[in-house]
Parts: sequence; C-alpha cells; structure tokens
Amino acid sequence: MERIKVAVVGTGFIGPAHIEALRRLPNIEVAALCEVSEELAKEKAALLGIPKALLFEDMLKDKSIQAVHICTPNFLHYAQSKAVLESGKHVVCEKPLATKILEAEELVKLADSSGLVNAVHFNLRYYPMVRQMKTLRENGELGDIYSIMGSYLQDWLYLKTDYNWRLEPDKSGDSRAIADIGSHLLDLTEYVTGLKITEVMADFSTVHKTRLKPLRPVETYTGKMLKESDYKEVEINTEDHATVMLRFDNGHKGSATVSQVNAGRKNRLNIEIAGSKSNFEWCSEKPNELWIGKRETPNQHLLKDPSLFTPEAAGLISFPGGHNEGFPDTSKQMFKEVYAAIAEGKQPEKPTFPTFADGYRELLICERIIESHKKQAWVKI
Ligand code: SOE
Repeated sequence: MERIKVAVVGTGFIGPAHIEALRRLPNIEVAALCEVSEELAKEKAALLGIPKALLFEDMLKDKSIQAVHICTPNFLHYAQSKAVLESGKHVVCEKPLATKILEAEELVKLADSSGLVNAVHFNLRYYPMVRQMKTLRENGELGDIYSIMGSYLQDWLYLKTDYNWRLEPDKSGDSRAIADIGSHLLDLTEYVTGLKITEVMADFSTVHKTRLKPLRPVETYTGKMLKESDYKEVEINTEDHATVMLRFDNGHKGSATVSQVNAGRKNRLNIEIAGSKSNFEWCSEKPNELWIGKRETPNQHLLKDPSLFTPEAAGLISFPGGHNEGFPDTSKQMFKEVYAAIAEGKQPEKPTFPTFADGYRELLICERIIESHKKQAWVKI
C-alpha cells in the first residue's frame, strides 16, 4: 500500500495530538515536521520520531508531501493554509480557520477552486455519542427542538499567573474564550441540531484585567506546573467568560456559556437539547454516556456500544461496548474520513468532515458575538 506522506506544522499542545492520531491510521506516514527554526524542528522531530525536520517554506517545495496539518497559533492559520493550497497540497487546519472573516472567506474560495481536500479540526464532532445524537435527531427522536443550553468550561487560565499565547490578541485574535472553546460549542450546536443560529446577544467579562506573564514561553496547559517567579504584569483585553443568548432559525432559543476561569472544570463541554419527543444531555467529561429525558416513560441512559448505535455513529467506534474511547480517538476518527477523501485526491461533494466552509461559519458567528458584546445589543448573523 502506498502511504500518504504528511507534514505537521507546529508542536505545541495540539500538533503532537495530530501526529499520534495520524499514526494510528494504516495508510499515512508522518514524514515531516515544521517549526519556526531549524534547531527547534530538529529537536522536536527527534523527540517525536519524525524523519524530516523542515522549515515551512522548504516543506512546501517537497513534492513527496501530499497533505499538511496546520497546528500553529491562530494568527498563522490563514497565511499557512493559503500557502499550502497554493502549493497543491491538501490541508487540515486547526480552529479557528483564521483570525479575520475576510481571510476565512478568501480561504474558502481558494480551497473550492483548487478542489483540494480542506478540513478544520472540529474534532469534538467525532465523539461517537455526538454523531449518535445527530443521527437520532435526523431520525426524528428529538422531535421539534424547543431549546438548547450549552456550556464549555475550563480552569487552565483560572489564576492570574496562568499565561499562554491565547491571551495575546495579535496571536490569538480579538476574542479568546469564545474563539477558543465557544467555537467548538457553537459548531457542535449547529452540527447536532441541524439548526442555524440567526441572532446573538453576548456579554463578556474579563476577570483578570492584568495577568502575570512568565518571562519565557509557556505551552498550553503547562503553565499549571510553573513556580511563581519571573513574571511581568501585562494588560488583558480578551474575555475570560462569556454568556451568549441564541436565536435559531426554527424560532426557538438557547444559550451558550463559556469560561476559562471555572475552578475544577478541566475541559468540560455540556449540552442539553430539549425537544418535543425527548431531551438529550451530553457532557464531554463522560463522552461515552448519553442521558435521554422522557416525560411519559422512564428516562434512558445510553452507553457507547456499536451494537446499540446508528450505523453512522457505530462507524466512529473502534472498540466494543465497555471499552472507553476519548479525546485522542476523536482526531483519529476525523482523519479516517479526511484521508479517505485525500486518497481519492479531491474534496468530496458532500464532505462528512468539517470543512473550511464550516471554519468560515464559526468565524462569522464569533465576529457577530464580539460585535454584540461591544454594542450590548442583539446582532444578526
Ligand atoms: C485550549 O483552551 C484548548 O486546547 C482549545 O484550544 C482546544 O481546541 C480544546 O480542545 C481544549 O482546549
């Protein structure tokens, strides 16, 4: 079997997660790693066991590389995705697709005209239970959707001493909690329900108006391990917490709350979708369980088991019931679908995976949310 050669750009928190997921698929070879300097690329390639350590521009010229994963800080996503498409390679970009809506729009057009495979890593769609909720809803098990209540809570930025590039708008964009984790929640909301958000009303708060920035770079999540030393005080202009009221195209309502300062909530997405036939509640901390609320019969508690799932959701399960799968499996399952398309050489007409168009949609909603917070008013999407 001819294996598809892949390059991964960036080695922070998420780059190695992509590498591990790619390595669990039989038809892929992680052939090259790119970093900001040759030294760092070599060091990380040796650590991760990747044969080629390259600068981004040199990797683009390497004809053997067919697909590239962009796992760099947000401000680089646009320029790097554009360069990858222009070099004729397929691209998987981390979310958010860009930091500006016009950039995302340009990328969607470029990707469409190239015919190349384009995907955005909205990996949470690939928890089997998420696809189970989507397909149950498509089969009519929820009925009409009355309301949606979502939250995504974390604590890795809880303390004033917690620091990361995501706190700096020139690297991360004008929104933080909404762009970083709200994007996953809003993507999942529309994906599972099939509804479109039509209007938003947002209110943000920045709990830590200043933070203590370590004098050396700190990778995502690793700040928790630092000692309280060598910090300088910097101003913070992005939100730690946001509440957003949502209006949907079926005339009903919902809300999304995100926070990166909720003690004890490590990385918890929770969604409750109330319908005329039942009510679904799913939490990413117990991803293999679904609560199904009923009015006229006893409530149900569904556990992940391919024999109990719809065929579409069972297709995302690699192990029998009772054998838990989790966060790293979501990327593997997503890449299985993306690389089936790459093996065919072009973007499918109806991709099952999140595309640049989905990345654009999230950026649009995010921009409208920021606008709504600034105006303290409802804003149409
Ligand atoms: C950091 O908040 C982060 O790593 C996000 O950027 C990811 O998308 C999410 O998986 C977990 O948290």
